[in-house]
Amino acid sequence: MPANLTPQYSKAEEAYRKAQTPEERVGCLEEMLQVIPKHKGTEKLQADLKSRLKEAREEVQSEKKASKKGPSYRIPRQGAGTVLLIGGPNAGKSRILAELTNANPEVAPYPFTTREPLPGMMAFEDVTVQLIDTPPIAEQHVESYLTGFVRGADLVLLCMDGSSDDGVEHTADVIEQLRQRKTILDSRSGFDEEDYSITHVLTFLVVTRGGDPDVETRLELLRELAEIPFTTHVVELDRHESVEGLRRSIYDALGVIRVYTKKPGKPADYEAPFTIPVGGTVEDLAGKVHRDLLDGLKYAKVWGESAHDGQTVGREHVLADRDLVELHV
Ligand SMILES: Nc1nc2c(ncn2[C@@H]2O[C@H](COP(=O)(O)OP(=O)(O)O)[C@@H](O)[C@H]2O)c(=O)[nH]1
Ligand SMILES: [Mg+2]
Repeated sequence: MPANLTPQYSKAEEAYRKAQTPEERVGCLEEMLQVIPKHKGTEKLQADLKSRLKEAREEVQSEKKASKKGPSYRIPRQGAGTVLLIGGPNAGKSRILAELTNANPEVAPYPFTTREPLPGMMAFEDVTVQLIDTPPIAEQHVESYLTGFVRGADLVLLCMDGSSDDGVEHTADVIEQLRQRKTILDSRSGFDEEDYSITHVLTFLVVTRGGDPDVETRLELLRELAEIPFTTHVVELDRHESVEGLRRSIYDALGVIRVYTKKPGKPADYEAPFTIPVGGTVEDLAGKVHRDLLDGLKYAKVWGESAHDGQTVGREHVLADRDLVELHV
């Protein structure tokens, strides 16, 4: 993102990347055009946003007429973040969903067991994270709904069977298929600075059956076939510690903090924290709690690391992990 854009714009842009429907995209683009700083340096981007808005509006119209290519799925976002499991057949995607969440996918030693995306909620301490299992990407084909899911994810787990040479080929193919669809699996998320039509998405390479003696050789081979700018996690899903390590790495990658709330005159709610991005403010928290709170927010009282003993703070106050906050309208 060009340096001359504001945090308010970045927020709108992040929401746009995660929008799932043409209607949502229209709303986000309108917001972006409204808040983008209007000067010479952003003229190209403004023009780009306008043409995207036109496209999104056309999409809203054509969607009403139906007849779309490929299936379409909508899975509402839930929890502290949305993590998408992708990869070739037999890579362990469904097994990861089964190990980490309450969902019950079919896990089987033959390919193409999973035919539709399936969500589950992963618990991490007192928060939950949404994981979505998907059908395998193979035979040089990615359904268009899946590209949308990848682009809007907070984290992608690119899964590879560490015990098979085919796994290497499949994984390189997945990376390439997505690249051709202007979706780059990367070490960060966001639109490309040079080309706004390209989306980068934070990714982990998760190598399953990590106990196989030839895992390292296969990883070297993969690096020859494809660019791997992201972190690699080698796991053995039969081992409890390995599964738990993956759980923590997923949560850590989301870059969120937990904030507890209390209503004035009421005890603190330590059951269900809200999550906001690291660096998030009182205002961000209010937006998560309720739209009305965001509009009417006057000040907050905070107990915790960012402020002590119920100190009064303003909307822009940056919160810390595990702060307790009382919002006042
Ligand atoms: N031992 C072991 N088996 C695994 C591991 N990962 C996946 N599997 C097995 O590999 C098979 C295919 O896994 P599945 O999750 O259905 O693959 P998917 O096609 O990617 O969803 C299943 O029998 C899994 O139990 C692992 O780390 N260790
Ligand atoms: Mg599966």
